[in-house]
Amino acid sequence: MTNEAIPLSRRRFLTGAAALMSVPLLCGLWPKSALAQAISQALPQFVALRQAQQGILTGAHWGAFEALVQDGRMVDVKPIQDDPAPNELITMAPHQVHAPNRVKYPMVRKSWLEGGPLNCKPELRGRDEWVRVSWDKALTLVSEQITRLQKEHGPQAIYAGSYGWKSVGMLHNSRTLLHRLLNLTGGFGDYSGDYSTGAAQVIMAHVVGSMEVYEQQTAWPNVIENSKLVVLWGCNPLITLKNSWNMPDHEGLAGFEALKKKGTRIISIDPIYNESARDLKAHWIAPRPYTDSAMIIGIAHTLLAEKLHDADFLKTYTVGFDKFEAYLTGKEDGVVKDADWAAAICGIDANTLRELAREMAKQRTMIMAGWGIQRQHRGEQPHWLLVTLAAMLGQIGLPGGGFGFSYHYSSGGSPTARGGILAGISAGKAPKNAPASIPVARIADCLANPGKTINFNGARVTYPDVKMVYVAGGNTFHQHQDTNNLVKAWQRPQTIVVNEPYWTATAKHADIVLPATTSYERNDMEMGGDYSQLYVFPMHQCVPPQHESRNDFDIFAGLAEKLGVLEAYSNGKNEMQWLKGMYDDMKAQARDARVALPPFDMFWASNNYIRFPVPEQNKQWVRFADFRENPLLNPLGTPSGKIEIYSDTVEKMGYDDCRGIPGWMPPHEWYQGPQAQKYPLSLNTAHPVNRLHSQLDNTPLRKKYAVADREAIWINPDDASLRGIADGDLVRAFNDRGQILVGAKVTPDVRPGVVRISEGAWFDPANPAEPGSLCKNGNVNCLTFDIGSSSLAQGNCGHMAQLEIEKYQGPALENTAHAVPVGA
Ligand SMILES: Nc1nc2c(c(=O)[nH]1)N[C@H]1C(S)=C(S)[C@@H](COP(=O)(O)OP(=O)(O)OC[C@H]3O[C@@H](n4cnc5c(=O)[nH]c(N)nc54)[C@H](O)[C@@H]3O)O[C@H]1N2
Ligand SMILES: Nc1nc2c(c(=O)[nH]1)N[C@H]1C(S)=C(S)[C@@H](COP(=O)(O)OP(=O)(O)OC[C@H]3O[C@@H](n4cnc5c(=O)[nH]c(N)nc54)[C@H](O)[C@@H]3O)O[C@H]1N2
Ligand SMILES: [Mo]
Repeated sequence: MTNEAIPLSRRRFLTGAAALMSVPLLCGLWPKSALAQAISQALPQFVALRQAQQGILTGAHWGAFEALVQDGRMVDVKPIQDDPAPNELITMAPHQVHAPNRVKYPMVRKSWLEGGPLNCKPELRGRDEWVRVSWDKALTLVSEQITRLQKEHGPQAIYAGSYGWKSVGMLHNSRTLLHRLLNLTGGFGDYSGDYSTGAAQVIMAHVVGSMEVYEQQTAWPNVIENSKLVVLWGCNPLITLKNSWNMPDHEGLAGFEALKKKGTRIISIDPIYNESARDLKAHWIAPRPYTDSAMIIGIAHTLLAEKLHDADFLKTYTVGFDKFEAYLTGKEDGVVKDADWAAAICGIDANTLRELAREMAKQRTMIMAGWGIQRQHRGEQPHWLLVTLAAMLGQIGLPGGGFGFSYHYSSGGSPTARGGILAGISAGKAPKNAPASIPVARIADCLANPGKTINFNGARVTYPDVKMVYVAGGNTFHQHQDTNNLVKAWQRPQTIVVNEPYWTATAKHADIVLPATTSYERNDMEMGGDYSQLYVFPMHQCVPPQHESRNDFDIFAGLAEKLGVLEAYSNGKNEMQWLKGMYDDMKAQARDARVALPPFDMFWASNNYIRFPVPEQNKQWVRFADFRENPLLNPLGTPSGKIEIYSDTVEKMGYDDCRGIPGWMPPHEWYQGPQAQKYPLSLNTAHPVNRLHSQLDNTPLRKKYAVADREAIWINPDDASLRGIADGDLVRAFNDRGQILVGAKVTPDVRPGVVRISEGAWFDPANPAEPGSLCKNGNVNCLTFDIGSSSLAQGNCGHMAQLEIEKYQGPALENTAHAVPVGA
């Protein structure tokens, strides 16, 4: 229900570009006291929010805050008083605005400017000089390519999937605006799925009838009251809940705090003793990475062998347990998959697995799984097996029991409020000849192999011949696996255009870079709480657009004008008219839900936010309770209407890498695989504590976690001493795909044989002319491999790779990840 893959209902509106900057920041139409009174009269059920206002109310993926501005510069921030767990990341907002590596002007790569798209020396991408051009020139160059490619090759030649976490805001949604423009000018190639849950969201639809990973979870108050055991399976919620797709309500963090206070037993299953396990005083069980499927199977076997499974639940609410049982007992293939079998794979002793099975069966247990375990080769299996395990426990649909796949993300389980929902700007309708979407993480394969056909969820997908790539609000050179392979594939298209506030590696590898504003340089609105829909936050413009940057909305309006579709793109509306339209629609919904809101002008001038009431019954909402109560009246969206432990649909696809029942399949690389001889260490690429992916890597917060001015690598003391590596040392981490420079953090918090490097360090090759050259900043995707999870989901495998490390002995190398390129 939240992530990029599932937009909220959309509306058609648009802003007149020219008018955008003419809006006064905060028009003082009403005195504050009168406003406060009017709002409390209009909204009697709300507490008085934000009495002491000091700054300008806005926000980000990291939270809502007030910005303090002096002499046109953002100088400080203050969290809103409602936030139960303010996030330190907001303190970086001033640095985001005033970062030294902002893209200041429209820039074109020298060889592209001189040779045009057909003679642009694409091999120089990432190391060419840059030439500053006027906005008019830049927009002309881009619009000419759109026109030419549409005429010569049709929409399949333009890939504008533009995956990414952009900034919050329902109007200035860079990706949607890009799509809106291109839908009006002939269409474009798009993607399906996402990097977050590529494998799980596809398989879950077959197993429980929805993507599940983005569904509302059993409400926190119900969990706190009823769960006796919480199992965090590959889950680091205290870190991943810091940021949300919309603005966070941080209710999930409050939920975990309450569990901690109550003393609820928590078990963390993770090769890393992660921050959440430490803070929540969880019992830590550290399996070998990528072996969770085997581990779950071993536990399931114990439940069966000791008759701890709920046969009635399985009979009433699931299909295919008989087949899974035959797999467990070895009737199917002669291999008994008991705890001993599992122990030899996952590295946890058999008795611990048996004890875990008994402990889960004897009390009300909630299994909360993160998504790292499915960002892997054969990543469809773990979540399918966890659903199967939960079905055997028979607690699905009971208070505080079952499984939850989104407690760690955007505050799944934060009770749903009653009010209205802001709909964002619409991408419009794709023309009929728009090409079929490609699975998002197949992008490099697609660029390199036009015309190649792959399997995908029962269908065949043929890659288009991409001549132009347009990215607005994403960072391909961060998000994608096997960066060195991407560098090569990225040389195939004729033209690459990137809208960006910063000189990221993706911008540096483009042909045309258009400077975009940050969200603090424009007016917008956003919901607070992805699952709760608890707040509506205004995002007031804090400072003017920096340098020559423009809002993405204006950039695309400029292109729309050149392409003759400005009226259709903008509907003749300016920024405030757009925002008012969105607000009024939301207000009408709220009225239908019997929640009165002040008129837009008053809301906007108040510099205040709206908090909707939460109905009492929503605080006790239990996922799957209706299904449990009456599976005939409330069937799941699967073909059988039940939980499909066996999926006939998947079976009939005939894939040998994803069968009709879940199971253990050794991944492409792991500690028992052939690569482990040369590359004995298993990689863990968790999401960063103090960043959102690559965002904020160029801020001073980096000092908190960088080691020797590089991304940190966590190494177990045994592995470190074996290689003569000490804490703080520079380390070269490498395999056949790439090599990166990282700083050693030697710690027993990581299982021996495993190293952790967070995703998101900006790619900074020591010699961009040399394939596979050392990345001086520690971009972990130089080491990962670019293969789909299976024929079913084609999800990315960013969370795995085998590698080796050594103490770095080479020459001193300056980290230039956050420097601006030559000519910029
Ligand atoms: N190895 C490995 N790889 C991974 C992962 C992993 O766990 N391991 N995780 C994956 C996951 S789950 C995800 S979601 C992806 C994330 O990948 P991305 O979403 O690409 O990562 P971000 O760093 O958030 O990139 C967003 C970019 O948008 C820019 N931006 C922000 N606001 C605006 C705006 O208003 N306009 C424009 N034009 N640009 C803007 C930012 O400066 C930034 O460069 O990474 C994936 N990659
Ligand atoms: N601070 C912060 N918060 C974020 C983000 C961010 O970049 N920074 N990104 C947001 C986004 S887009 C997403 S998709 C979510 C990501 O949410 P997740 O995908 O759940 O987060 P990860 O950190 O990738 O992985 C969670 C845990 O899984 C563990 N793990 C990894 N591999 C294995 C394994 O093989 N077995 C087991 N048992 N455990 C394993 C990791 O060690 C980690 O502790 O977070 C969101 N929240
Ligand atoms: Mo994600």
